[in-house]
Amino acid sequence: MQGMKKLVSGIFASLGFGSVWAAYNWNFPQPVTPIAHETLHVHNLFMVIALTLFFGVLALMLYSFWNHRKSRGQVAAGFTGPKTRKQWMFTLLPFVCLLILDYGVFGIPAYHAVKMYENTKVDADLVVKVTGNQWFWQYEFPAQGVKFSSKLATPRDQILNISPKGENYLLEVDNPLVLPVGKKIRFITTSNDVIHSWWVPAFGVKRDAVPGFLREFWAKVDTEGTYRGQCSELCGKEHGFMPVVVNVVSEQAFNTWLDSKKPQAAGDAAADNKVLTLEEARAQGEKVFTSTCMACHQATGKGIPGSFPPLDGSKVATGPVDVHIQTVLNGRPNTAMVAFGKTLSNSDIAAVVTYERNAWGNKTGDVVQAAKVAELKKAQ
Ligand code: HEC
Ligand SMILES: [Cu+2]
Repeated sequence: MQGMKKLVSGIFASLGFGSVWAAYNWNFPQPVTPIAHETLHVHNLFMVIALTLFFGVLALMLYSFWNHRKSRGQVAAGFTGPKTRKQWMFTLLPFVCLLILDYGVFGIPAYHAVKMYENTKVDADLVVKVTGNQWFWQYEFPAQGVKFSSKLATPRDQILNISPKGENYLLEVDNPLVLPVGKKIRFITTSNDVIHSWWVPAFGVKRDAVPGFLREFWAKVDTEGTYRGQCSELCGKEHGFMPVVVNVVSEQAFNTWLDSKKPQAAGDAAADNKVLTLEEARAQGEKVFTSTCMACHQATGKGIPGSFPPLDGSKVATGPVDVHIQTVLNGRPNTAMVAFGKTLSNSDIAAVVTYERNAWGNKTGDVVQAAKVAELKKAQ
């Protein structure tokens, strides 16, 4: 009893501290797309209907308990025997209610919302491909030839509680997705490894990114701003570390941004012909390793025994260069080691291989150039 008292007073005392209420919100986030408006509307309407039913049934029950109590000499009725018309009615009525509410016969809102959600193909202004990876998102504007990765930008120090947490802790990325305001965007989503799920609450959309499948959704954002979300399908160790950030801007600002992304593609081609020194390649490779490989293989290169192999002293990272490059390019089928040929540029693959061959105890002295990676890619 004493323990219970302490627990309860402890809970009440803690409510007095602001941090308990830090992320407290009564309602949905402010909706900014037609789908988000619609889902909020459906939610509110159904809430009213459900509460009305709830209080109606509760009142009926309380009335029955009170009015038919034993002390008044009431005798319980037996409901066995042939089905009566009343029994049929009380069975079918809730069934019809559900049919109307959930399956949208007679044009009820839930049906409109679902129909709206599925209407991805008609008159989209722009197509964005979203690919899930362990553990970051990759965005592509196929028609415009723009493709980039979007990775967690929260410093490790904050995650490890060494420095205080920032305002957008675990909800910030290096390259946010930028979209024009008021345009219908058709999203196509898939994954390179396991199932992820792309979710931005304010857009009212959440769609699983499934390897080997293309799935669709759309959004037309009516207010400029920065919107944040997260991967919402448990996808492994760093599932909580692959946020979504979308900057919605004017069409003009969007075009400027898109143009600024284009030279990157051209720059990748130029980088294939560049020859780097060991120092340059190592420095570039360390960055790639930290952002893309470290989550599994660890900063120490020791991996995690039983799950992720060490690269420090590994036969691949100290053996023939071609095999090492091919391992990174093609991955290993049916393991967490995916083919990075799809997500990293030739220059980044060359650099990270160089880094792995010259980091920790590995001292091969090899420098891999982007041209070599391009050559191996072509030979496949
Ligand atoms: C999601 C976890 C994960 C990530 C991220 C990852 N790897 Fe791997 N890696 C693995 C696993 C698991 C294996 C072992 C596969 C097997 O069982 O054959 C592996 C194997 C390797 C090997 C072969 C090691 C050996 O001795 O056999 C190399 C080289 C390698 N990874 C390089 C990289 C590079 C470079 C990156 C970043 C661009 C990277 N990995 C990112 C999980 C990962
Ligand atoms: Cu994920």
